[in-house]
Amino acid sequence: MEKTSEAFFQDKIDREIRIEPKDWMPEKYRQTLIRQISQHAHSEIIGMLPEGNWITRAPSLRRKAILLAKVQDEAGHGLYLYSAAETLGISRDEMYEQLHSGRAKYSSIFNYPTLSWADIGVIGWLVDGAAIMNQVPLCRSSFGPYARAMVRVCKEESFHQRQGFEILLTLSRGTEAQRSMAQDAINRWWWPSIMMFGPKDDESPNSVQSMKWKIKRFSNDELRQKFIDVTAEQVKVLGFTLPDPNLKWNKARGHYDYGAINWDEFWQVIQGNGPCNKERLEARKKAWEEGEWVRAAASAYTTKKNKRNTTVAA
Ligand code: BYC
Repeated sequence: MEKTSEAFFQDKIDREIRIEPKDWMPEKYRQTLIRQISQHAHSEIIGMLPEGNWITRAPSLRRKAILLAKVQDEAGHGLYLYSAAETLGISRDEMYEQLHSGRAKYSSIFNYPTLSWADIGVIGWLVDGAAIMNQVPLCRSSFGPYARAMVRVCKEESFHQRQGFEILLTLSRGTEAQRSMAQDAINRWWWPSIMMFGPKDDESPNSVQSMKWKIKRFSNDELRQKFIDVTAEQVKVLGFTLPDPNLKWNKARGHYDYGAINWDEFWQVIQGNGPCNKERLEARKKAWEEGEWVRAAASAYTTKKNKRNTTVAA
């Protein structure tokens, strides 16, 4: 019997052959990637806001320079990812429109406020740490442009994670007030960080197909568990605690057991009802509207330059 295009496609995936933009792909594969990559790009861009909030208040020039560089890296990640999504046939303007109208999601984690300097350390350690755990397998994602973009993103995220850990290590060796500021930040960010991996496997509608297509290599719960296992050890080095009384090493499973996640809070946040959803979206829409003149000037310049080149060539 002759193989269908879909069977050929799955066979390529099974043999670990990368899918490239001009290759045939099922429409649902294309749409799934557009959804995931664009949401990932939006997360990087929105993710600049909570940290940007601390650039002017970082406690030293050195800290300020590092934070500025980190926030610029996030902008770069957003741009590579938008470019990867564009290869699937969606325009950048369409993706922005989906974000601004609330049709496209972005990571739940960026809807929480950054209340103290310690939050910047915790974002690096926990949020970037969770991001790395999720994103390293994406370097082996079946879609070429996404996988290649993720290689550089992950290298930069590793640096971000270490700078966060180093901020917390410094605070852990500081005064009682600094130690309690850091513990408070850990308490507030722990649960939202482990929610970043998405709903539990039996409530994750996209996982089964995305894993078959090797867009995702591990399930949400598998990655969450790996992250918890690593973090539960790292927190001991810092001398702080994670706010989960049920966090306990389970020798039989070879993993840490952990307490119940508040899934109601997760769904509320991704439906737009988190503490900062409105503020984040407003900030992005304002930046888009106020940047209109820059886009107009850049395209007028390109038109003029192209016209001049055509005249010279003629
Ligand atoms: N937040 O079937 P599921 C960063 C949605 S950037 C919001 O499991 P999937 C950083 C999901 O989209 C970090 N929504 O979905 C940046 C789906 O809704 P739709 C961003 C979430 O796609 C700056 C529904 O829930 N990382 O680290 O198979 C500074 C059902 O879920 C979330 C990425 O984007 C969430 N946490 O798996 C510092 C990584 N979780 O679209 C750091 C790439 C789930 O059907 N993305 N939803 O309406 C992924 O790996 C996957 O998309 C996810 C979800 C694991 C997130």
